[in-house]
Amino acid sequence: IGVTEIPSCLYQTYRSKVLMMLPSHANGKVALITGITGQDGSYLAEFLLEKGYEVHGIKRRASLFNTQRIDHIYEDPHVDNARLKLHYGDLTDASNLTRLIQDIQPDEVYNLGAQSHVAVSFEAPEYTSDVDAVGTLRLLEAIRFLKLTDKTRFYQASTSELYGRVQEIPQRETTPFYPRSPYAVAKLYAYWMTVNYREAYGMYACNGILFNHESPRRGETFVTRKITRGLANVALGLDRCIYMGNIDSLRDWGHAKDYVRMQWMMLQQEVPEDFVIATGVQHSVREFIAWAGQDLGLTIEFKGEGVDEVGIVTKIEGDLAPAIAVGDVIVRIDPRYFRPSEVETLLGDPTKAKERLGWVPEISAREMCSEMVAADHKFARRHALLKEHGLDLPVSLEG
Ligand code: NDP
Ligand code: GDR
Repeated sequence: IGVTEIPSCLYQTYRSKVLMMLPSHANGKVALITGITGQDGSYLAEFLLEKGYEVHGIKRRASLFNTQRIDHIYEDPHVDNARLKLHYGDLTDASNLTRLIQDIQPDEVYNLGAQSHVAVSFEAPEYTSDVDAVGTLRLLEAIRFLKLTDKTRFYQASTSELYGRVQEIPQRETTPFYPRSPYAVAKLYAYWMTVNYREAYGMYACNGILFNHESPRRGETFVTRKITRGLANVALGLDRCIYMGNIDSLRDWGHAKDYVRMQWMMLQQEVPEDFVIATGVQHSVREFIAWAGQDLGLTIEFKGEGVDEVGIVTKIEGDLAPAIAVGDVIVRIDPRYFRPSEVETLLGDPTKAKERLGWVPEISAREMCSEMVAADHKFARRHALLKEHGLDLPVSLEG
């Protein structure tokens, strides 16, 4: 059994055994991951450790612990041969990045760090640009300055948000870009910087143009996790309803585990190239809400129009939802979650990745939704139990 196949909750209990299952001999390769504490960073770190890499990650200084997603693979640095090493750093700090790259001398850099929330980027456009656009340049420039362009391979976390107001359906590597948010514009700069360093300095640098990918480790304010977590809380009486924005939005959702595998594959080719990573299947936010409801034993029907539209419970099955009655309104629309300019529809064409690299996604959006609901329902049950006994909720929300 591979380490990545073990449910993350089991790591907490069997951490020392899990660490013993990692290959005891490193493969001699060194990877540096920015954004290691995020959703993708945590899955990629597990994946690379299993492949025998020495993995270095950059974490930000925060006033609370921010390593919940990787605590289960963290190794005490005092132990011999620890292969996961964390360093403080920030994509806004060029000297810090340059020093780290000089010390670590990585074979592969995965730039996953970002202010990654599209809606937040409208509130903080300058910061988003500093981190997501110039942060990428800082890394590329550090590699060039340190004369590592022949040694270090570079992966840039590009995004389907580049397509924005879509110019072609489905979107492929050759589809023109039309970004629709400060986040997407910043990522466009990073995309072209990555291409430019490849062409100007012969660097092995490539863009993965990844469509939305989710998991139980997804940040709580992205739409899928907001739904699975929110409805699980509603089902257990911890909340009354969830407030949503544009539920007609269409997305091509995949599973983060499938997508980090592809990030690694892209750096193992002879020639660096950019790839679209997607499932080729599209669903609406509304559909995702209905799936999550089904998994909790609730049939949700939508009634009304525009901001007055609501999601009503029309049927309850099983004993999963004791706190809810038929007729309850558990989904409402709040205009505050609409974006100043929206990306209405995204659908990727992953043909190049399939044909050239043999990559196919293994987990469907529907299966992923069930996995997320199960994890969030388990967490909500724990929360409800603690509440029943007058205890506070633990800080970690990892499912
Ligand atoms: P997350 O938001 O889960 O993780 C982002 C990571 O970046 C976190 O580790 C965060 O640290 C770190 N970070 C934020 N700001 C800085 C900074 N100033 N300096 C250093 N690190 C920073 O994102 P995902 O894991 O979902 O996504 C990974 C990357 O892929 C991102 O670049 C995202 O834009 C991109 N992407 C994601 C897609 C998706 O659907 N998930 C699709 C396409 C692209 P902390 O934990 O301290 O906040
Ligand atoms: P996105 O993901 O903007 O595509 O960016 P998100 O899950 O935030 O939104 C997807 C769609 O759902 C609509 N929506 C809502 N979104 C949120 N967050 N909250 C709501 O209440 C809500 N209601 C409706 C949104 O308007 C949107 O249309 C993600 C991020 O991971 C990026 O970093 C990444 O680059 C892209 O995916 C690909």
